[in-house]
Order: sequence, then C-alpha cells, then structure tokens
Amino acid sequence: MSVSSALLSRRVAGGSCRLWCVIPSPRPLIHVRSASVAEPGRRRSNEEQLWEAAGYLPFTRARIGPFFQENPVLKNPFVEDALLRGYLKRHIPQEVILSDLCAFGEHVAKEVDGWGRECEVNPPRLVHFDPWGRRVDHIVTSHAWKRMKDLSAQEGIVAIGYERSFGEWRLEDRCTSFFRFSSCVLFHFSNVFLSSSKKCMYVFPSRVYQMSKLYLFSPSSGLYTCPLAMTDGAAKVIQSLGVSWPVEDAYSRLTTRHPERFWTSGQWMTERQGGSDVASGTETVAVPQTDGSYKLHGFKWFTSATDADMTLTLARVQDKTGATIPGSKGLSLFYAEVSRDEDGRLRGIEVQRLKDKLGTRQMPTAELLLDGLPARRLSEEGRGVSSIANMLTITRIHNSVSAAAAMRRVLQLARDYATRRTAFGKLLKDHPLHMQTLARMEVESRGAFLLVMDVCRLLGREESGVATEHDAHLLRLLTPVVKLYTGKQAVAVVSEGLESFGGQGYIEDTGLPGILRDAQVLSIWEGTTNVLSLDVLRCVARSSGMVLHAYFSHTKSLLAGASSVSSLAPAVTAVGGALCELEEFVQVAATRAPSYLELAARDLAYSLARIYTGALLIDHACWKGASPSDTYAALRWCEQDLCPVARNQRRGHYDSNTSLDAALVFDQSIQG
Ligand code: UCC
Repeated sequence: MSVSSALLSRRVAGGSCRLWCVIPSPRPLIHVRSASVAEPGRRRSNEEQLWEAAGYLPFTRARIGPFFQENPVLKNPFVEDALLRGYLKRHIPQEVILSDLCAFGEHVAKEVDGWGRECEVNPPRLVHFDPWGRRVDHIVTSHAWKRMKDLSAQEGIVAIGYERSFGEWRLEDRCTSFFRFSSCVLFHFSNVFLSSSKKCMYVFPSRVYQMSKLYLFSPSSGLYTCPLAMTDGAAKVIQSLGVSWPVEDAYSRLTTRHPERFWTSGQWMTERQGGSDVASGTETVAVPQTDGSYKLHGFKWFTSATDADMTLTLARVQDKTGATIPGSKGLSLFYAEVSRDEDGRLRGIEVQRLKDKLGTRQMPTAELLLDGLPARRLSEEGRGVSSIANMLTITRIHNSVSAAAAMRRVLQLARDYATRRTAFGKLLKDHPLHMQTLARMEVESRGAFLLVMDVCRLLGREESGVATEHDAHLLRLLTPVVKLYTGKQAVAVVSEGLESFGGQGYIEDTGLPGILRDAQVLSIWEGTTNVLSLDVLRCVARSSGMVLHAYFSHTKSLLAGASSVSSLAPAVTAVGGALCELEEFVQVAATRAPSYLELAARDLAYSLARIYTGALLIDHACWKGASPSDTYAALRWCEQDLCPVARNQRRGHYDSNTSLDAALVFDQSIQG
C-alpha cells in the first residue's frame, strides 16, 4: 500500500480531526529539534514513518513546529514618539529641524540600529603586542563602531550644539516658513502646527535640537553616545576657557561635521582611589618642561571610550623639588593628544587592560598608565576641578538624555510587541493589566523626557547669552537632579520593560538584555546618586540658597498657567501642596546642623525632581496642542509621593538615627 492510500484509509476510519485517537499507543510527539537523535538506534515504526512522510508529525526531524512568535519591530523613533513631536511642535516648530529629525529617525530604524547591534556582538579588544613582540597597545574596534563616528560627525550630533544656527529665535518672525516638508512622514501632525504658533515667544533651540537628535540616536548608537558626551563636554570646556592655542584646532575638530576631521575626546578623571572624591584621589603628577609644556605621570583607572583622539584630564603640578599641593587646590586641567611615535607606540601611554564590564561592552574602557604623556595646561594652577565642571555639566545632561531615550526605546518595543503577541486568547494590548503596566512606564518616561528637555532648554539659553541669573541658578540646580533621577528611573523602567517580553526579554540575542545592562551605568558614571545629591547641597550652599529661590519661583510660574484648567486640578493641588511642604522643609533644615541636610540630601533631590517634573507635565498638558493623554500622564505622575523629604522629615529620618542605620546594616546579633 502506498503512503497516501494508507493514510487515506486511516482518515476514513478515524476522521482527520481525531487522528491521534486512532493511533494505537501514541508516542509522545514533543521531540522539538531533536526528534531524530532523541532515541538513537530505535527504528521508527511503520506508522510513525507514514505520518511523518505525510507531514502529520509537526515536531520531528527538521521540523520544529509551525508557530513562531513575531519579534518586536523598531519603527521610526521620531514618528513613534508623540511626546517628542508634541514638545518640538510647541517649542521649535522649524521645518528644517523637524524634517531632519524625521529623516534621521528613519535612518536609525532602518540601518543604524543594526550597526549598534554589531557593536554589541563585536566588542573591542586590546592587542598588546605585534607578532614580533613589539608593544603596540592597539584597541581594535568593530567596523560598526567606526561607522558610528562618521555618522555622528555627519549628523552633527555634537556640532549642532556649537553651530547655534538657530540661536535666539523669535517664533512670530519665522512662522511663515512652516510646513513645507517634502520628505518623510510628517503628515501625522503637520496640520496642527500653525494653529499653535500665533503667540510670540522665544525659543533657544540649538541644544534642544541637538539633544532631540541624540535622544533618537542613543539607544541604537552602540554606546557611541559616551565618546560624544565627552567630546561635547571637552568642546564646552575649551569654549569656556577660550578657543586659542593650543586647542583651537582641537576645538574645530570636536565640533566639525566632516568625518575625516572629526575628533572625539576622553575625560580621564578616575584613578585607583576612586572616581567620586577626585580631589583626594588624583595621584597623577604633571612635570613642567622647559618649553612650557608638561609630561604627565600617573595611572588612570577608568577611561571610557579610550580610542579617543585627545583627552582632558586632571593632574598635580610638581614644583622644582617634586612636591605637589594636596586636595582640590592642587589640581589643574590638562589637554593631551593621543598619538603614536614613528615606531607605532603610543606616546607616553601604556594601555594596561580593557575593563570587563556589566554593560557598555560595545565601548573600550581601559586602565592607562601615563608614562610621560605630553600635555598642555589649560586652567590656572589649582583650578582644575572648577574648570572641568563644565564638562561634568554636559556629560551629565547627555547621561540624562540617554536615560530618557532608553526608557522610550524599551516602551516603543514593548508597545509594538503588545500588538503581535497573543497570550490567554488575546493580544497583549487587549489585556488591561498589561496596558496598565506599560502606561505606568509611559508616565515615567514622559516625566523624564520633559525634565531632560527643560534642562537642555536652560543650557541653550545660557549659551545663547540670554539666560537670566534665575535661569543660570535653575540650570546649576537641575543638572545633578536630572542626572540622578533619570538614571534611577531608566534602570527601573527598562527592567520592567524586559518583563513585558516574558522570557524573551531575558534572552541575549534579542538585544533586550543589553538595554538593561547599559542602563545600569547611567546612575553610576558621571557621579553616583549620592554624590550628585551632595552636589545639590553644594550648589544650594554656594549660591546662598539662590538656586532654590529660582526653583520655587519657576515651579510656581509653571503652575500658575494651569490654575484655571479644571481637568488638571488634582495635579495642580498635589504639586502646589508638595511645593509648600518642600519650602517648610528647607526652612527647618536651614536651622539644623549640616549632618541633618546631608542625611536628607537624597530625598531632597528626589523631591526636587518629582515636584518640578509634575509642574512640567502640567504645563505641557495645558498647551493648546496637548492631547488627553498629556493630561492623564500629568494626573498619574502627581498621584505619587511628590515630596518624600517632607514625609521622612516627619518620621525623624534625618535626626540622629545614623547609628541605627549602621547597626541595621552591620547587624550580627541574635537576641534571646
Ligand atoms: O569619567 C567617568 C566616565 C566618563 C564617561 C562619560 C560618559 C557619560 C555620558 C554617557 C551617555 C550615554 S566617570 C568619573 C566621573 N566622576 C565624576 O563625575 C566626579 C564625581 N564627583 C564630583 O562631582 C565631586 O562633587 C567633585 C569632584 C566635583 C568634588 O570636587 P571638590 O574639589 O571636592 O569640590 P569643591 O571644592 O566643592 O569644588 C571645587 C570647584 C568649586 O568652584 P570654585 O573653586 O570656583 O568655588 C565648585 O563650585 O568646582 C566647582 N564645582 C562645580 N561647578 C564642583 N562641582 C561643580 C558642578 N557640578 N558644577 C559647577
């Protein structure tokens, strides 16, 4: 009997819908992928061979079953991001900017994201010696990593912030040029721009534009955003100290759009004693040379993106006896180029090893021995920390942009997946509990975005020369606040995001776990949460409280615009109440010992972040182009404890309970 006629007779006998019932003693049919090797040597029964030949054994030999879960798809992150588009629509509705971002978003989704993945699977490696034993210290990076450098230059990811083509711009003067977009997919929102552009307002969009582009790029950049952060920071430092010899060429390279000229910069601050307490941890010495230059000798323990072309770093100038000044007052800022001699050896640098990190593996991070690195002093002697502070401001803002972008990316993927994945009989998007979870992430993500962009707006105002004293205070206060708060949010939101993919979120080659690993660094480098909380106290003290004065008055002005919007009333009440609590806390804390404020520093920073973000969400929801979702997001955000520092103050957390905290942490005792 032929195979087909044998099957036919069985079908007739049993009915095809009950096939398995009529097979005598059916064997389990679960040998996915390994059916042919599971029981070596066993011959298949005639019956099995018949079913298999006819295609009725779905799990056997090369067949692994018919179902494949659709993967989440990255779509144009600009088009997909309603808040980004709304924010830009409100603040910088310039045709050229919007079409550039839209086109860049398309490029990111279609091509750049793949390069980012290649950076992850092809991490850098260090080649210490050439085949003949000569020391070369080559950091070998992937093709994709190099492409990221060229792309960053071409797209002006650093340059836009310095070109300032859009400097100070008066909206009413330019509104006639709106919406002649010829390319891309801006039809989504083009018809509502003009209606919102009637009133006169000033915007300072270069930094907002640059950071919006960075925001689109960051999650697909293979961590190239790290060298870009330091490059931007170095350009800012050079600009603030004066673009002149010996750094004018470097400045033009850091800020160029020409890939062949583009340089990246390092920021070598961390030594073996640690990266937070820079003042006492820096051992590197600078030995003066007769020509006015210096040679640096020291050990840099954690240098990110070590394939940079130049660096800014701190060192202590030795006097003629070889002595140095300890502490912050002994630190000066130096500029050094990374170059090779005629034998191909790095000049004055030995790369000890690459770091084996939890995440950010795409990027070379190294330990460097500085062994006579030629350098030029940029700051006055002893003014190193304050001179590099501008770099810290910029890298902290970049860090915050990357944090907001990581949250947005995981949400975009989770949202797409929710339209593809079926469980318990329906798509994930039709499970209200799943939607509630994503909505909570969305609220965090929106809050982070608005907080970050507001700091970028302030930075743009400062650099356009139009910042008031009030703006400058606000920028100083909010920079550590936004960095510390968004770093923590990113880890939480991305972690939650991975869970929304179930087990697949835990599988390396989906690319999802890397998002979480990379997010974890955001709360660590460029100042940990506690170090930044103390920086908040530092700027309050150094400004004699003026930064807080600016904060309170600006937050109140944001709320004032919403006082007549009834749908936002609960949010306005919550933020207003929290602001009063915060003012009371500040008054009490001002009368207490410094140790009291130090214990409150972290909760204070969180309170500043939550209250201000609440006010920004409310303000954005009041804008006439806002959507009902903007209102909903503001209401949801303001339901949380906006002022944890007041609550914990009432509980006595900042009184003298440090000994109890320590006793709890080191508890070894068992009573009874
Ligand atoms: O390097 C690292 C990794 C690089 C990777 C970068 C990529 C990130 C973006 C990625 C995106 C994906 S990690 C190493 C990072 N290290 C830090 O961030 C340092 C953390 N520690 C601090 O921030 C500390 O608070 C210090 C180092 C600033 C404290 O130093 P001092 O010397 O003890 O502080 P002082 O004495 O309070 O301040 C010295 C001067 C003062 O100015 P003057 O002398 O004029 O009164 C301060 O006002 O510095 C000024 N100053 C600041 N100014 C201190 N901090 C600031 C600030 N934040 N802004 C403005």
